[in-house]
Amino acid sequence: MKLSLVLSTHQAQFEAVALKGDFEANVARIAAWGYDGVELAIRDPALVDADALTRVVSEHRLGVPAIGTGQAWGEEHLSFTSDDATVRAAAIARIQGHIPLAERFSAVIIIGLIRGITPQRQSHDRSMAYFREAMQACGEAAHGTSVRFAIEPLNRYETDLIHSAEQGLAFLDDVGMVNVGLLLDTFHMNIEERSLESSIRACGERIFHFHVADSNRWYPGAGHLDFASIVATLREIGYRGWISGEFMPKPDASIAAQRAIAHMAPLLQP
Ligand code: LER
Ligand code: MN
Repeated sequence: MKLSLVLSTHQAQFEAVALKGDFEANVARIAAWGYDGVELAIRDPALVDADALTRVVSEHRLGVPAIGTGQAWGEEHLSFTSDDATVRAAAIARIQGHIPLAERFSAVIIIGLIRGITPQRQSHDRSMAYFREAMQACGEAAHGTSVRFAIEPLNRYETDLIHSAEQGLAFLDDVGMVNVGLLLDTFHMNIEERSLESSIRACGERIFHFHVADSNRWYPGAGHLDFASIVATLREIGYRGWISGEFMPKPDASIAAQRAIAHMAPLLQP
């Protein structure tokens, strides 16, 4: 298992991104701190120079395990479950637009808040049907590539659509595509799961990506989650993917990133 850190390619509003601002300088700092990769938060792949990105991350010998897509909801309100068909189509096109870059980096495409929140006067069932159709359209668009999508259960304060690992697994069965799996995030799990370890075991090989933050969404080690047990359980299920730090820049970005790796790296030794 390798360790990465979430980094936005552009200025972003989402608060649990430790580093914002000058991209190249941040990539250099992340590499110097000992991380193996950067998870890229990208609002719109059309605004990204893929060759320049590749050059920067490869110069620093970093991998790109995942592409985060939630800014398209946060900043443009694109949503798979909007009651406006034009918005739904734009959200699907936006996610499909990440496929070439994801393929280049062997990165998973994260499906977080792009699923949206059920609008007033729309039923939850209707939203789940739209969500399923959107995932099938994305899964089909990636057919014949190595790209996979990871749906992230998010806590109840962020969306009404899929809070827990159990709901995530049931949804995967509905979607029925091999290139669609789950992303588990310890911050959300701490709110929604009975036991983080049992949920990790239940998801098994359907875990395509993993986010770490402590119970307070500070860096691992700043709260009360047991990362030794979490990592041991990931090992037990044979997880070979990445662990990505997604936490708040507190007390500041640089301290948070360095304390996170100091806490996690010893647990990841073979
Ligand atoms: C994104 O990975 C995440 O965890 C969410 O909290 C975004 O809203
Ligand atoms: Mn997350």
